[in-house]
Amino acid sequence: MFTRAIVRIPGSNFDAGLTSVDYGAPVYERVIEQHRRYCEALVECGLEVTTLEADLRFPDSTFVEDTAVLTARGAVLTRPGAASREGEVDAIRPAILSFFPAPLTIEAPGTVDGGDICEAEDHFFIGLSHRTNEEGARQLAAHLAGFGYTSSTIDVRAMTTILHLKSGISYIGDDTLVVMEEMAANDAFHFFKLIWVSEEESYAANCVRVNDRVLVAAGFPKLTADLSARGFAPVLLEMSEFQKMDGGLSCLSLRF
Ligand code: CIR
Repeated sequence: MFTRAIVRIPGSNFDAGLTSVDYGAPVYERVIEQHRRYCEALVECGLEVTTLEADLRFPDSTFVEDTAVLTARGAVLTRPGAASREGEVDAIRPAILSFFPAPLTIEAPGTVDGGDICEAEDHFFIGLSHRTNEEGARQLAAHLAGFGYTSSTIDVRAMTTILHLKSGISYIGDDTLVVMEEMAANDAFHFFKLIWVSEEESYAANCVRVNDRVLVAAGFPKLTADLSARGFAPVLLEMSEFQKMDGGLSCLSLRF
């Protein structure tokens, strides 16, 4: 069960952030409206939401998930792999300290983006990506082991269609992983029930279990139907403007 979330309002320069896709520029009015609805959904799922002001120094800073790994047993502040995002950790530190007084850290040359970290009960999958490097993964695995969690790495560096591990998989509780087709054969996922996401719906593989509900991007009817058929309760959220900047649902909040 989560009780809280931290989010950050997107800045008016949100369109100056990093992106690898070519879906056009985000429309700020829609960004704000989609973000507002996302926050409202977190509240509907029972969370108390801490909302941070927009930070124009960092156009990608609404993607707060990348700055920390928050667990029931302790927190780790990350060291994001994109140079333009490094300062986001200092910016969010005070908010995290108010809930986790002594977070651990990732030190250079290690880099970790929270989007690469997938918690599945007491095990963490750590994605090796173009943002999370081997040294960062090693430091994080050691911190997690200290908290009593196991972890393993999944290398997604050769997958050109995803930015982070969690762009392609999500753990939604009840021993169930939502997995994009391209990754579903990975032996690492053997122990889980899998919900496959077809190639044309792969953006929706990034979904988020929040208490009794699963937040899912709107516009992906097959995955939504599969979730419902398996007894999950999807909440559909418009994500078009965040998708234009390579962002998924999970990256818009830190949940704990
Ligand atoms: C970036 O490239 O860093 C941002 N434009 C998107 C980050 C998305 N974060 C995530 O999926 N966890």
